[in-house]
Amino acid sequence: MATASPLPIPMSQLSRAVTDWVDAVAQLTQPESVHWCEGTRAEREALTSALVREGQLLKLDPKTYPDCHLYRSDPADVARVEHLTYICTRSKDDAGPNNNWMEPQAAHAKMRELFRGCMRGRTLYVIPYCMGPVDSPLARCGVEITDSAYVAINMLIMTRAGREALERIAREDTFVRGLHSTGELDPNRRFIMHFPEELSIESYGSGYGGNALLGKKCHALRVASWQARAEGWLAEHMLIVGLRDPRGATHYVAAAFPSACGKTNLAMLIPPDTLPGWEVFTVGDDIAWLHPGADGRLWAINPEAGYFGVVPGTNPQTNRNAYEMIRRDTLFTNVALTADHHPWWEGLPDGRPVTDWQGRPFDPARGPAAHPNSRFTVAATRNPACSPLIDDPRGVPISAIIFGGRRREVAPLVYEARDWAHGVLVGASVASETTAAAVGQVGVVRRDPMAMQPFCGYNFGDYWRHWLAVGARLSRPPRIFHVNWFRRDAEGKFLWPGFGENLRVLAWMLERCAGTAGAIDAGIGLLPRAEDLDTRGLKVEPQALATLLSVDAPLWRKEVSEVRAYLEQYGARLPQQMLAELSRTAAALGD
Ligand code: OXD
Ligand code: MN
Repeated sequence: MATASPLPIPMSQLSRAVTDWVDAVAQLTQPESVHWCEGTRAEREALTSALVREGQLLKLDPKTYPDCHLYRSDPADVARVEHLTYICTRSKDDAGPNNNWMEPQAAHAKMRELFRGCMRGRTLYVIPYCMGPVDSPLARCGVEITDSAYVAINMLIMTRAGREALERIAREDTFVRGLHSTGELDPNRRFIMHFPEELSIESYGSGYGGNALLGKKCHALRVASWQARAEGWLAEHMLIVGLRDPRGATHYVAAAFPSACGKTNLAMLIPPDTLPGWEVFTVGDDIAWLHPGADGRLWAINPEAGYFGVVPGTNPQTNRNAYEMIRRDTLFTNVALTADHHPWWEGLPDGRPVTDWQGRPFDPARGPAAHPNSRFTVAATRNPACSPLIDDPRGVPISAIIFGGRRREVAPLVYEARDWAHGVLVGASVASETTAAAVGQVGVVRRDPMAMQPFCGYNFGDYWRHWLAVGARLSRPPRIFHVNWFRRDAEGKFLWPGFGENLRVLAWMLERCAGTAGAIDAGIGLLPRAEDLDTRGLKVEPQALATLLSVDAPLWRKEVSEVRAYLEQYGARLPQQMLAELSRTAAALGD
C-alpha cells in the first residue's frame, strides 16, 4: 500500500472520478508513495531541492541566475517523437492520414502491460491542472499522473495547477486523464497515445517536454482540438500578441508557426527604435484556444501559464525580454555550462562553454554545446511584456490570424487571404522546413497545415471543414495572412532581418484590418507594395525588398499543383470549398 501526501482539498470535496482513477492507476503501477500536488511555490521549491540533492538538477550560479536550475535529459530523449505518437479513435478515418492510428482497445492493452508495476520504488505525482484562467468558461481541466518530479515541476510552471483546479474538476465532474511514466526511457518502449473519444492520454518511456508534459501538446492541442470541434471552437498551435499602436489602440493577433520557427520571439517582439510609439504585450507563445463570441468576433485565451521555449539564439539583440526573463526562476533543459555555472547556448554574445549539454567537457568536434532543442521553462509572469489580460476569463478579441512557415523560397514576406475561406486554404497549404523540435531529419520541407501536422487530434479533412464552419459563425472574422520571415537569397543569406522588424509587417496587417493600407492582388492573395509598408529606418536593399514582395508565377503554379495533390489525399473528407478556392488561385495565376 503506497503512502500518500495530504490531499489538497478535503476528501469530501474531491471528485470521486479523480480518486477512483488515482486508486486504479496506483493499483496498476505500484508506486511507493503518492504525492498530490497543491500548486504552491513552497511545493515547487521542495520538489526542486529534492532533485538537487539527488543530483538530477544542478543549481546554477545564484548570483547571476538566482533560482535557476539545469536538467540534463537522457541523450536519446531530447525531442518530440512524432513516429511514436498515436491517435486512437474507434474509426481509423477519424484520425485521418495526418496521424498514426491504433485501435483503442489494442492501444490500451499495450500500454497496460508497459505501465504494470512501472512505478515500483517511485513516487506517483497527481497534478490537477486547469488550461486557461480557472474562472474562465473557455478553460478546461485535466489531471496528469506522472512518476517524474521533473515533469511535475514543469507542469507546476506551465499550468494553473493544484487546489483550485481540483475544486473546478469536482464542480464540473469532467477532466482529461493523462497518465505518464518515464518507464526505462527505452526508445523501443516509448509510445504517446491519445484517446480523444475518452478524453485520455497515455504516455510511456520519455521524459521530454511535448511527450511528457501532458497538459501541453497532448491535452491543449490533440485532445482539445477534438473537444473544440464537438463544442464549436478551435484549439490551435498559435501565439497571441497584443500590439498597441502609436494612437493608443490595442489589437490582438494570433499566429501559427511550426515548432522552433520563432513563435516565442514574435510573441515577445521588441519594437525597433525606428518605429516609435508601439508597445507589445504577450498573451501566449505557443497555444491559443479560439472561441466565437456573442459579438461575432473570435476571442482567444492562452491555456498555458508558462513558456517552454527554445533556448539557442536567445540574446539581448534577438529577444531582450526573453533574455531578461530567463535570468531567474527558470528551469533549463539540455543547455551547456560555463566554468562559473552559468547556462550557455549558441547565440550568446559572451561566456564560454566548458561542459556540453550531456555533461561532457565541451568539444566543438562533437557538435553544438547546447542541444539545438534545449529549452527554458519559466512562468509567463516573468515576461516583462506579459499582457495584463492573461488572466481575463473572456480572453482577448482577435483582429488578425497569421500562418507562416520556414521557407527559403516560394512564399513572399507577407500576403493576405481574400476572405476566411481562402484563409483556411492558405493555412492548410503551409509548408515548412523541419526543425530540431521533433526527432528526424532537420531542414526538409513538409506540409504542416496550420502548423498543426504534429498536433491535430483528428482527420485534417474534418478539421478544415470545422474551420470553415467556425468562420461562417463570425460576423466580424479576423483577417487571415501568411508570412515567411525566412526567405533567402542565392547565397543562402536571409533577405529579411526578422525579430523587431517584423512589426512593420504586423503594422501593415492592422492597417489592412482598419481599411487604411494598400495592397495589390497577386493571384495568391493580396500583397503590399514596398510603399505600403512603413520602411523608415529599415536596413533592407530595395532589390531585396522587391524579391520579398514578389510572386514567381511558375514556381507558384508548381506549388498549387503540389497543394492539390496533398489535399486530395483527404478524399471525401476534404471540403469541396477548399478545392474551389485552390482553383480560383490557379486561375488567377494563369493556369
Ligand atoms: C513546442 C513544440 O515545444 O512545438 O512548443 O515542439
Ligand atoms: Mn509548439
